[in-house]
Amino acid sequence: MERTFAIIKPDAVARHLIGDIVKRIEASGLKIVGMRLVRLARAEAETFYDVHKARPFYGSLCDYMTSGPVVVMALEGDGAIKRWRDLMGATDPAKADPGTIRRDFGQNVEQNATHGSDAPETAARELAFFFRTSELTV
Ligand code: DAT
Ligand code: MG
Repeated sequence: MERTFAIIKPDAVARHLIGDIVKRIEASGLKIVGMRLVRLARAEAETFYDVHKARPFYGSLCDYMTSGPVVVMALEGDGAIKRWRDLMGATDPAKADPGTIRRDFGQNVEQNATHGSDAPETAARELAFFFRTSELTV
C-alpha cells in the first residue's frame, strides 16, 4: 500500500470542479485518507515549491497557488503515486492524454488543475507538509 499527496489547485476549485475531480479519484479505486480545504500562505507555497526556486515560473506559480483556496488530499492504494500521476496526465494540459484530469480541466501549463507527488520521497515530504500522521490513520 502506498500513499501520495494531491492538490486540487485554485483554478479548479474556483470553477467548481472539486466534485468532478474527487469523482475520478474515487472511480479509480484510490482511497482518500485525508482531505482539507485550505488557503496557502505565500511562505507555505514558496517552501512547498522550493525545488522550482531557480525556474523562471517560480514567482508566478507561487502567486497562482495562493490566489484562492485549494483542496489538499492524501490518497492511498497500490502504486498510488503513479496511478495519481496517470489520472492527472502531463503537466501541460495541451500535451496531456485525452481523458486525463489536466486535459479535461486544466487551462494552461501553470493553471493545470491538480498537483501530484512524483516519487516516494516527495510524497512523504508533501504529505507531512499538510497532514499529521494521526490524521491519516483511518
Ligand atoms: P508537475 O506538476 O507535473 O509535477 P513540475 O513539477 O515540473 O510539474 O512543475 C510544478 C508546477 O509548476 C506545474 O504543475 C505547473 C508549474 N509549471 C511547470 N512548468 C511550467 C512552465 N513551463 N511554465 C509555467 N508554469 C510551469
Ligand atoms: Mg512536480
